[in-house]
Amino acid sequence: MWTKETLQSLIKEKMSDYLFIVVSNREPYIHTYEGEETKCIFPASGMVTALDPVMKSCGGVWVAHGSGSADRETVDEKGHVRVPPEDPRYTLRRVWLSKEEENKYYYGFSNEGLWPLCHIAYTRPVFRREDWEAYVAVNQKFADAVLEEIGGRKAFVFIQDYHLALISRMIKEKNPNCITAQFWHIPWPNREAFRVCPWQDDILHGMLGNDLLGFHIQYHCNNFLDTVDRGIEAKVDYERFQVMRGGKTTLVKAFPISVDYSDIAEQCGRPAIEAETKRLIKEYDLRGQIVGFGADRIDYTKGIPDRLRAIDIFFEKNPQYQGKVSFVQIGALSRIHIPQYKEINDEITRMAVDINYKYATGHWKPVHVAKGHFGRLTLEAMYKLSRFCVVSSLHDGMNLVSKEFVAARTDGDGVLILSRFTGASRELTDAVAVNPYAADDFADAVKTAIEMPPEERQKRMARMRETVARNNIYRWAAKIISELLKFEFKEI
Ligand code: GDG
Repeated sequence: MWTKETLQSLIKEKMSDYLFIVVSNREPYIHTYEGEETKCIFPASGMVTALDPVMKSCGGVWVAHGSGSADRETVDEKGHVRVPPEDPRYTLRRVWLSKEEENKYYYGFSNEGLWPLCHIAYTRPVFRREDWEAYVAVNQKFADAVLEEIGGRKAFVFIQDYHLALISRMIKEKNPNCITAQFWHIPWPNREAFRVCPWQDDILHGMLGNDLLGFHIQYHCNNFLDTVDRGIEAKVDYERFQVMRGGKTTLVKAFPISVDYSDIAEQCGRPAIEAETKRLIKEYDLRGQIVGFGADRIDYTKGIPDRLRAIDIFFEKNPQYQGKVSFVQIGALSRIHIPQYKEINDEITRMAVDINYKYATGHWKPVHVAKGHFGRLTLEAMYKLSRFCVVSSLHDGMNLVSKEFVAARTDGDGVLILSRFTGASRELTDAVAVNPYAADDFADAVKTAIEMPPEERQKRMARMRETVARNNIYRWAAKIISELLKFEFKEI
């Protein structure tokens, strides 16, 4: 069983003379102004949720875009700030982007291009040459910041996600001796889908600068190998899951990401959770109710309208539950400058209003939608007080909300309704599996979850808790680091 401590000793024993650098677009701590005061927030991001505990254990430097309004005020002249602010454990190096760079590289190429390209959610990707040019330039900016941090030291560089597909190659051009790994947090589509990207060759060439490439599940690895095999000049070794291109080998492997199970379990035992539970019950009028819960970034891949549709059908088909079941959806606003994100946000509000208009009586409201950025305490209290949690992504690399719900259920109760199209559904086989597109079946699954006998709920939850406890975030990091240690570091 991997724990924070065993990961720390692996790092101490094997990596002490290496600098460990994580690089991502999103920063783990964002400083913003709230009136005169500065506030530090932890963003709603699966990647940050997963990597922050690892960095707290390893130390090192995290290079990321400084996106908060007060970020510049809180760093030194090198763009450094020690984080977490209340108990500093590692260094955050902020990279500054202009509004135009952010619009074209982040909102444009990354999120209107690559994000819909990699998710099968029937949203058409948009590719603009100017966005691509900004993407290349910003990748170079991140690569330069990483090179500056490395200086002349031995380094492992751990690159996160689709925003930075080109940087391993850029880093190695200047410093061929550092070891780089990249984890792709979203699905990799099949080659038919990927080939519509006008810069597919450049992206594949960039990614193959890495020594190691990680995806959540084997299926995404296979799709990647197939895309390379058919798309560019390279030798794909399906036995060893390697790609050889221009004398360089890249190992492609699945590492299912997870959460800090023991930390969540510990946090959920705090007395503050009880007080927060009481507050939430009062705020949403949940006394005596069977509560269902969903928490997501508001994104068209998360299937939030599909889940509301299922709740609507459930009440229509099962009027005996009207007045007895309440569904609470919390949603963190995300990428709101992109038209599809504005639309999905409005659609969710409209649907909630319609469902409530249809069924609400007296004090009872079937659906509560709360948008905004919620603290961890609120999320954990909601996980604990709910009878069932709904994760209905149309497509999701892994999905950490499902694993957080399981980790939070220290009482061993609760039912997870989980989309078959998440990476998590491969591990959490005791969830009630749904196809979010099949609205009637989905509504039946809500009924199944509500009517599941307590012994059955506990049996399923116990098995899921065992899985998440074992396959925790420290195991994920340890597997990647152990793989990285196999690559020989050549002295400059
Ligand atoms: C990508 C992939 C993959 C949500 N609302 C609030 C809040 N959250 C937190 C949740 C969870 C995280 O955000 C969301 O994680 P997911 O995994 O569900 O989704 P993505 O952000 O899309 O992440 C995904 C992940 O990367 C990791 O590899 O699993 O497939 O798409 O931790 O709790 N957190 C706070 N306030 C909120 O209002 N603080």
